[in-house]
Amino acid sequence: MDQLQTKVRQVDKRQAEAKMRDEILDPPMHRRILNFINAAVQPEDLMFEKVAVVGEGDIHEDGDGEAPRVQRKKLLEPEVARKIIEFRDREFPLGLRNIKEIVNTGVLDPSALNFLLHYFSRIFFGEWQVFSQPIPRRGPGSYDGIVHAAMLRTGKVLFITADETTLLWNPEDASPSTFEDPVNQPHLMPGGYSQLCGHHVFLSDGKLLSVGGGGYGHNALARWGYKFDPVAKSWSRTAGAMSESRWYPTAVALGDEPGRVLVACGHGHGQMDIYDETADTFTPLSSGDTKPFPYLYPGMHLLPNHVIFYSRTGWGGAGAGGGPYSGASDDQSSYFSSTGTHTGVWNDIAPIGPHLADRTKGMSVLLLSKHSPYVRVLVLGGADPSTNHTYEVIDVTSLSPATDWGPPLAFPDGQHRSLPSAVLLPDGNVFICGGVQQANSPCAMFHPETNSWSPMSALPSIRDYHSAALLLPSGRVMMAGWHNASIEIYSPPYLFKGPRPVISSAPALVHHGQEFVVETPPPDGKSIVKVVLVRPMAVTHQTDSEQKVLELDWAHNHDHAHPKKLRLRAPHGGHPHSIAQRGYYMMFAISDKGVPSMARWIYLH
Ligand SMILES: [Cu+2]
Repeated sequence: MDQLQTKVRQVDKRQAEAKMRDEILDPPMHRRILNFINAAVQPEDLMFEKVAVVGEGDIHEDGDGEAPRVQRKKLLEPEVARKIIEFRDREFPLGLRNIKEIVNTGVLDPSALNFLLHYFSRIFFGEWQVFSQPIPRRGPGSYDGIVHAAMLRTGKVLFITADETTLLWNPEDASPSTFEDPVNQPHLMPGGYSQLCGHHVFLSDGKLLSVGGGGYGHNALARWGYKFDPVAKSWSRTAGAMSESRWYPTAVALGDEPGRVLVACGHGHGQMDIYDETADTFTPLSSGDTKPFPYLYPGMHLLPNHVIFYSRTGWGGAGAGGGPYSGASDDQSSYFSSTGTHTGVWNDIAPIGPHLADRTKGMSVLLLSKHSPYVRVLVLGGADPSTNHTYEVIDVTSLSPATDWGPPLAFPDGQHRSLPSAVLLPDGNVFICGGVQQANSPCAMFHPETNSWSPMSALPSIRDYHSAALLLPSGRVMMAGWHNASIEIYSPPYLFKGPRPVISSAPALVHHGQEFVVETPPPDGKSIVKVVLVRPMAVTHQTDSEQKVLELDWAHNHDHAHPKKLRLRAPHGGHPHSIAQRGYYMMFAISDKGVPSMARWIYLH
């Protein structure tokens, strides 16, 4: 062997050692490995991963009546597992404090160590980082951080801040100029007020409509809508007012064209308003809005069949099924269907009963699938400690009076989550973070395709009341709020699984049902398994009626003559376009390894 080769090998070895040193010292991974070893009671606990829990009604049932099973992955050899537990119990009965304690004593050999370093790495758990700039305080209020976040089609995030002003943030700019003040502020306009504690949805032209609010308590002025233009960076008030002031309301963008928005709650009774984009005014419903939502942010989702589903999540004051079971008539689960332009009816589902978990301060997410069950809602967490370690998935594809909530299922990690955030990722999985009163609190990923969960990297800060998490165009997740000026950014495991696909060209605008072509540089086209549209989030108080992921149909299956051209069809879903409201979407191409591209904004018209 010549000298040069010897030198290269020495460098390789040194680099490998340095890499291992760095990885051992990566604190989140180190903590995961120590928790794994210290929690083990018997060798078997180190030999196999915990059984992943698969919920009832799993979509991949094998037909012979057996409950679906998820294979447990083998971890450490029996001999290694036995040695670790013996050593730990003898030398460190209160638990290992550093992985070096078993590495340096030879209890854990290098190959087993390598295995653990891989198994607990960010490839499977993802990674949290703190954004370089803290959120500045600029408004009249005295709290740090943000309460509301909306993902604008310009790539910037609009915050409504805890200090009662509004602020733009560019997640791609790590310099102090990342924060930018809008041209004007609603609370400084004549007759204006803080947008804090209102609600918001995107209009068909990409503007954000913010309704009600008024600050840290009821405000009689908060009867208006304020629209934010992401290009002009400017707020303007709607031409007409709502029927009354609203604090903690919920807004839902309806799929009609040119565009209407339903506004519910925010006061003590059932009165709902409909905002009309063309007239720029609100009209109260003339009949059918009989369901009381006292002071809640009721979880509401527009379903593809045009009805609005009430998920039973919500806030204090409870009632309307959002609170603890009381047997009262407003515990009733239901959905709202229109019967005319300004009329509709609430339809009861699910008998009232003590089986209903209290979802006050929980969060709900709409799940769409290309195979049955097509439309589901995930509901999780809540304020009640006897049920807030549970979640439910309800099939809402076709609703009838007999549609019922399943039994609440426990989170596999046993955590109790009050005020958790749930973010739909482009790959269709749901990332759960926050809502646990502890720094380095466990996060989790829900996989709707298998109804299973995986543990994710712990969230460094406590994020609870007035916290908000939101999907960014980079495929990362922002977490902020809870009297905390920092922004944390989560990179999901998919960002560590392989190269990111690239969308090199795509139309800026497509019509509902239209065929269109997305280009990728070779050889990307062959490895792309799906392309999705993601409705940008506009979230506050664990309430977002907007987020959904739509997998696009192929207009032609993979075209082998032109592997870089993906021929797709924009969603249609009939009129009104409840499956995909007119507006701006983030389009992601996803590889066979589950890795998403960066988002490309597309206008669905
Ligand atoms: Cu609040």
